[in-house]
Amino acid sequence: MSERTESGKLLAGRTIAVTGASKGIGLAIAELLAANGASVFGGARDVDGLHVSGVTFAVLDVTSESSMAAFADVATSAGVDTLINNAGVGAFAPIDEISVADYRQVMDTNVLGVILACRYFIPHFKHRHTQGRSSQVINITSDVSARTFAHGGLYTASKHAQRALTQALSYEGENFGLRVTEIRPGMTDTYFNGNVPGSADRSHDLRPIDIADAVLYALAAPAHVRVDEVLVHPVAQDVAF
Ligand code: NJP
Repeated sequence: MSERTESGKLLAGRTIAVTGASKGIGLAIAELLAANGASVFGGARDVDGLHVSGVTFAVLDVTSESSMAAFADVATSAGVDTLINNAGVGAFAPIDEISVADYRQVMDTNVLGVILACRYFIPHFKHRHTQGRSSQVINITSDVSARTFAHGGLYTASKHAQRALTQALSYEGENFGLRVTEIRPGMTDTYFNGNVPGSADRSHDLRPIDIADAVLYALAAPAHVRVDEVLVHPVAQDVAF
């Protein structure tokens, strides 16, 4: 059972940073965590006009070290206890048609972005450990972080890399009270890869809130529980692991 705080809100007193929080899954995560009492820092490249109670939006390009450093500085100054690496992009083509630009965009966003976030948040989480406090990292990877498909080579390579980073961080985090979770969404109706949410042919897909619910589960689990991995598919998607 999840632990409720005195206020009755699951995440009261928590401070959580979410990358890619301007739309899709990241925005749903930011909204749900704030509604459950967390103080949320949401980063993305375009945060113009975003207003959600409990969420402080900030400009963040996860591919830029200086941008990540500035985002982490604000969040760590506020005592952030949880990092959610959600920002991600896809490019889908046969391997012999993948351009250098596609490679750089996908790998820089999905892989370098996670590494940079760890570089600027993990020292703070290690410091928290010296004060007897634990921390969490949640990586939103993909149902294809452990399998692949035609035209998905580049994207799934980036997601396999995210899975490896997640698992390596979990080993490393044993030394400083860090719980690490990989959340693997199946088809979700977002803006991903140029999709416009709400079209009839995506009506059987997951909704962003379905993934946000999985995040809340991992974050609200009691302190002795580490949720290593959550794989979520819409029923309409073929069974696959
Ligand atoms: O996609 P979308 P999702 N720096 O396009 C941000 C994974 N996933 O919510 O910067 C900072 O609606 C972008 O903001 P902006 C997927 O791989 C999805 O579906 O303003 N932020 C926006 O907020 C990804 O890891 C499906 O453009 C950057 C957000 O990322 C995660 O779910 C299936 C950025 C993307 O919102 C969320 O994607 C699956 C940068 N450089 C895994 N570049 C699915 N939807 O079916 C992008 O298996 N963002």
